[in-house]
Amino acid sequence: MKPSVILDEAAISRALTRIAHEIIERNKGIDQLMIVGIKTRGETLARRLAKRIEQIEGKPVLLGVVDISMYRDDLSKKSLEPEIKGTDMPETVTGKIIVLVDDVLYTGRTVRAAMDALVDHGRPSMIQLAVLVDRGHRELPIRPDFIGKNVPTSREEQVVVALSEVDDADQVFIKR
Ligand code: 3GP
Ligand code: 5GP
Ligand code: MG
Repeated sequence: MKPSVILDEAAISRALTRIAHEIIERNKGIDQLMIVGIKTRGETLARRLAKRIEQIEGKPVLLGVVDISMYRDDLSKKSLEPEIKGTDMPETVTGKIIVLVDDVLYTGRTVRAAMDALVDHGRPSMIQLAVLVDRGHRELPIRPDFIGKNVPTSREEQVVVALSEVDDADQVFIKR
């Protein structure tokens, strides 16, 4: 079956511009704000968001990265748990409003691991979540504050997020 495109290059760009404005509006500016991308494509999106926020506000915004990978302690899919591989923070997270950024939100386990990593570094005043695609199927009480697009999926489907920094082009599509 032909993959169905959910977001093309223009739609991704518009969604990120909207989210950048929403982040600034929600937080009444960018004081104490730190954008933190979840590797790999969440980092790419975080960099794009930070650039837009800087263009709108005319000043730099802090940008950090967390690296979370799947830890497998046996071969069953149920045992796949995200674990923290590393973090790269420009300065302390204490007192900061952190906006976590990821490409796809699914069970919420990756975001939970990212929040663990953040609170290991200090005490953020608040943690918010921005995702390009929310595909549903949450297994934890986690919801995004900023969403590019809600895409109801079946568990068998996969949301493919291609971004020009790491892939051929900008495109989001569903693979069945
Ligand atoms: P990313 O690092 O660019 O976000 O999670 C590792 C990679 O595998 C991710 O790339 C993600 O795009 C891709 N991926 C695709 N489907 C899934 C899935 O169902 N679960 C997880 N954890 N990753 C997936
Ligand atoms: P969660 O931990 O919420 O189940 O999954 C979120 C992480 O897994 C994200 O970092 C995301 O990259 C990846 N992921 C889960 N489902 C998908 C999917 O359908 N497509 C893509 N591209 N990534 C996914
Ligand atoms: Mg991701």
